Amino acid sequence: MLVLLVGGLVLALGLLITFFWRSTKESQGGVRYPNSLPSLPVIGSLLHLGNRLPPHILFCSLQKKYGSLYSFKMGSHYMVIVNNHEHAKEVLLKKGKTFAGRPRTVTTDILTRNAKDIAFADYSPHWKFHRKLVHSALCMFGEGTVAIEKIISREAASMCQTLSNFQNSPLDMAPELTRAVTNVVCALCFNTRYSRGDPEFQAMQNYSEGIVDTVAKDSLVDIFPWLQIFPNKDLDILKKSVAARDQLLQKKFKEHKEAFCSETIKDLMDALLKAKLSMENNNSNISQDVGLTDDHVLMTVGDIFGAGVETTSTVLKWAVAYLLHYPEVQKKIQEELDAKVGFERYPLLSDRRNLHYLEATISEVLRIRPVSPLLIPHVALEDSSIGEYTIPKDARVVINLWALHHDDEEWENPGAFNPDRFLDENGNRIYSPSPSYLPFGAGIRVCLGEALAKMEIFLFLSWILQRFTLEVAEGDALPDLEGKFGVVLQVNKFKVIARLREAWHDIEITT
Ligand code: PLO
Repeated sequence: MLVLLVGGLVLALGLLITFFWRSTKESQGGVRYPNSLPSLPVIGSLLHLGNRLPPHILFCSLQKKYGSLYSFKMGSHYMVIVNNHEHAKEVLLKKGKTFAGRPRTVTTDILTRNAKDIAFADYSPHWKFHRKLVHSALCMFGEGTVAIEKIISREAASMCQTLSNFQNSPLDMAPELTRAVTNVVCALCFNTRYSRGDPEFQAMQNYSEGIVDTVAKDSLVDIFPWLQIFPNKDLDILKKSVAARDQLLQKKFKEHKEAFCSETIKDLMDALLKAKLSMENNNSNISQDVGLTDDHVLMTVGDIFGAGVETTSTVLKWAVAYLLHYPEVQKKIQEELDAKVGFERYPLLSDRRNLHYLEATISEVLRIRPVSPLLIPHVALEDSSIGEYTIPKDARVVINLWALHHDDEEWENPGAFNPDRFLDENGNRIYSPSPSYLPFGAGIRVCLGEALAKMEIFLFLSWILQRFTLEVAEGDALPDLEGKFGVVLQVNKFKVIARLREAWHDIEITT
């Protein structure tokens, strides 16, 4: 009897699996869907994804069995994973508008008050308008101005001063790098800065860590929203962290509203306020559709702030970690700096065109450890295709940037850190030696802060390396290069000794 029952169960399960198994190169009525991992009702392919490997690595390894474009089900969501640059560019550029959607998830909805921001909000005319507005505000206060170079240099000087105060003793550089980057974004958004030890800066670091650790990780609540009814530690951390962030944003917003004067726009928050007020005054029908609520302004600034701080500081941390592993690269950058900038002045943005090796090193850091190894998922807004495969409306399309940057058909020995791959035989820069390189994404949703980030990374690293040689303390292990997957690829903590170079002894660091 028992044998019969077990036999029946096994048979039923077998049938179910076969039924839901979209096997290799399945074609339905001439339509060809991507290869699919086996999936079960309700849970989808979860059992086949395992959780030993970080997702970007797991998605690379699944290519062996399923090819470079494959699909699976996460709960009820149909996911498509893109692992090569031709398909990635089709999604991001050629069919950018078709794939410009974003999924709604429990955690990103908490972060963005139901998608009132830019990065996680779905595609719509309102979103397009909103993004354009922020882009022009960023241009006004960032990219195009001399002011931004001054601001970054001021922060670089302050950071170098801290490093020299810690001469010869091991220091966790992460908070210093983060504060420098935070102050640049603070200057842009709020026209303020934080000094070392400021409790508000500490609070900001704490909540940001809470958010990075818990948001948009495809955790179970994002797959099965009904799980929210159960107690959930991560969700509690996220909610607390978001509440702390919102309190701070709200305070800045209130101060800006009170001091607002449309003649003197001092920062990005003022610029957004001005746009909001002028739309309200126009009071036309269009402004109903494209109007900016307080929530939109707050969440937009939250995005710029979060993206501006977490991404750039992460790249800088990765850069320092690699420089410690490759002292010969560090030495070459310093030789270039000594020859092209010297010791009489500090580095300027205009030096970028002469410091090829430093620029190549930055490009290589962005290749080998992309900040956002899976980008943010895209959603198909209508039935479409990628390559020869049919992609149904609402499919969630994940671009595995890690796979693009580690594709051994495109990169020689992709696991090796080698800035020279971004230089030609005469030492001149090659901007992209392979089309399989998209550190800032591409298309309609390309990173808004690319230009600003590149300026900051260049200036901070050139200031540091002009003055200091970075080493690990004797007996200390070199930093871990694996990182921790999350909404950004985080760097594990490590300590550094920043040794002031000979030429700088007895010289004060000022801008
Ligand atoms: C970082 C933590 C902040 O507290 C909130 C925040 C806002 C915008 C997010 C950012 C976090 C992480 C990096 C993101 C950015 C928007 C675009 C950027 C996701 C969560 C990337 C890499 O796409």
